[in-house]
Amino acid sequence: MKQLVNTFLAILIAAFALMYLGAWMNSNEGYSGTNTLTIYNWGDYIEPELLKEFETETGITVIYQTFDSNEAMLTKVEQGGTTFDVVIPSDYAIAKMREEKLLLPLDHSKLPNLVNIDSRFMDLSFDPGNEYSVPYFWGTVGIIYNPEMTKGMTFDSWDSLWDSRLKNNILLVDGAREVMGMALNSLHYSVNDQNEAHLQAALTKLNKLSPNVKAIVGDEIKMLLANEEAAVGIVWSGDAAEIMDENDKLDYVVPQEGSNKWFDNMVIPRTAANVDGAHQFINFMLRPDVAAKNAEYVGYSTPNVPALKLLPAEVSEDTRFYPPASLTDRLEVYDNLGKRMLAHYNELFLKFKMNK
Ligand code: N2P
Repeated sequence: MKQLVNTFLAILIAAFALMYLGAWMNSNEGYSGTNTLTIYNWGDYIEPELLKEFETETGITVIYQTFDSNEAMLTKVEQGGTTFDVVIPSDYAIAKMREEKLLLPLDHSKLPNLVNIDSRFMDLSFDPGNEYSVPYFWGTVGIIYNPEMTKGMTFDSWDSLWDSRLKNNILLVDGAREVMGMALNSLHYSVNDQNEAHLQAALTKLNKLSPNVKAIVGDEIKMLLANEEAAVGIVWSGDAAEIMDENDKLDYVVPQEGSNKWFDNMVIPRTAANVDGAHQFINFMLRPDVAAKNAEYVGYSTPNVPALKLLPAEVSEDTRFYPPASLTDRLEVYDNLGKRMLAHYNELFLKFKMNK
């Protein structure tokens, strides 16, 4: 009996020792956790080689996750299930995250490369003084079209999309603000309109567009348009640039009624585990050679002045993707409409999608 008790005690002690060892190893894993960096970015929105370069230069291991809309990103960050160190939201989402106290103020002394950013993209209303965010890419929303497939039609007006010749021939980016904004603009309302009658009119107008809409899609919109699966697309300018790189028959225009200009900036969530690494990554992305390589791969417009100089003139001088102030001045940035109004926009967009 005594031997049995002794054996039992020995097993118990061994079990405790193992548990202790396990906890110690885990805590060590936690320690080496400061040597990882979790980044949350839009899909198709970085040159993957740059992540490798950053890892080699810093010894930090990158964990990379993607989202396909500001709304999806907001839900995930608000839930707090995953600890992100760097996130790349758009303007109005940054304003919302600031308001919800989800962001950490940036330490500008750790971001010397911030001097490279064009002052036009600094100190914007969604983040005065760039306290929480620094520019990554920027652009517009517009119409990409295939002149061969649309046979002489012009797209200077949003209304051209409702032309019956485009039956089942339009692809829409899967974004509530983009699609609602386009419908509101076509009615000469603001992309930030909150008047219920105007919003309902926008939904009615969208429903009338349904016969022409072939699909509402994510990043695959680029492949589909480049392959001429549809004649027309409502896209972000950078996607248009990338599509036209694949198929130079296509053209991109921002309709004269107005549209959205947007800014995607890098932020550090308040819950970040590797704040120093996050600053290192942001500063790395602001380096001219890095920003140029990223812009060249992704196709979007860089706000980085010396990086722009490193790009081929045919890119930096293309006013469709680097439009002059005379165009951008008449475009609107999406406002942070507040939780309820944003949910309402999403709900109206969903109604249109279900009716499709
Ligand atoms: C990249 C999406 C860019 C988002 N796939 C534009 N705000």
